[in-house]
Amino acid sequence: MFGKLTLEAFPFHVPIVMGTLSVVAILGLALVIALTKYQKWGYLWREWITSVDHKRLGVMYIILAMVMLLRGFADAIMMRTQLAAATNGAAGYLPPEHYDQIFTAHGVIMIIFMAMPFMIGLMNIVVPLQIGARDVAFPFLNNLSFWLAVSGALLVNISLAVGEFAKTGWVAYPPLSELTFSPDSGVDYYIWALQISGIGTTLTGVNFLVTVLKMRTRGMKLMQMPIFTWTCTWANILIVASFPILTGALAMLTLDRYLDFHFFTNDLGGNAMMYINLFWAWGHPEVYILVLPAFGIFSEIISTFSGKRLFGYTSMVFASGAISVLGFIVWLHHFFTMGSSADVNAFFGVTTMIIAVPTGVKLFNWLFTM
Ligand SMILES: [Cu+2]
Repeated sequence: MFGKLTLEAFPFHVPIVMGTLSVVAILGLALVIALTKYQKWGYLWREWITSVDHKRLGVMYIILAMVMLLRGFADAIMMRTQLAAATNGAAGYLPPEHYDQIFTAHGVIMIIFMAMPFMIGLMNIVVPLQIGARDVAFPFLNNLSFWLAVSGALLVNISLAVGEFAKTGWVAYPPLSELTFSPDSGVDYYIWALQISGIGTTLTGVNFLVTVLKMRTRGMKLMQMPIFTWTCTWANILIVASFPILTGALAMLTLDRYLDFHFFTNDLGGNAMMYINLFWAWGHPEVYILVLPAFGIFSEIISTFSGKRLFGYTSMVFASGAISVLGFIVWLHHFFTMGSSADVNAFFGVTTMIIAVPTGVKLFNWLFTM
């Protein structure tokens, strides 16, 4: 059915964007009318938007994650449809620059605005309860972190309406993301969305570290904390140690674009590989920020439904710690073709493989629990 359709013959993307925007506008309007009719604005403002309660913030984080999952899912459907349509020389229905933006938005949304809010939401709901604390250490800061995350997500969605987002892939490597090759505002939406939400994440990491260190219930030692709280604690250590690297790398890219600096350009002594190293010095730990809490959930569920105490609690805590530390010395495996020596590549290859050891410890602990 897609045959040899040309782009001019089938500009599907225009009705798709207009259709999406009208659906968003209609749903938004319906929500505003409903809130006004049932006089719920005050309730929404007092009990949710300005709430500093960790359970409410946790619920709002998960709502944010689910909304952004829909957006990321729509992007995935559009990409797959294009790939199916653009065969045998047909252009498909998406022009290349639109496809590239969807490709970038999908990656950014799924990692930064879906997976992260979901895990941080669970952390908010569960961690204070597991350590017997009334709330997190800095409840107002917790609310601020959430709205910084929402602000970043809003920027990505506003860019959908404006019609410009980065065409660089979710990693935004220079020189492609530099002004010379991305002169429109797409990369700027990318930079500010990640920068604002990233600062919120750093504050969350600080907040939860102080919470587990200072607010455990009387008599609870660190090695008595439930395992999910422990894996979240390792994730928060990773957040505090790695997110500032992303903040710095994006700040340097901003200086390159706005003030004609040359940190990552190919001329005047800049080097694009510096950005790529910094990006993955954050990006690889980010993998473990997301998966360690998930491992914590596996541990809780397996021991609960096996009706047994978790096998090897202590080794589980230390395996998570080993994964966290090792997660910081493997980043170069994302670009073995950079041109570093065989010894350097071998080092990063070996450290990457060593992560299988603590991960294996976890798998055997789960099996032995069962
Ligand atoms: Cu990696």
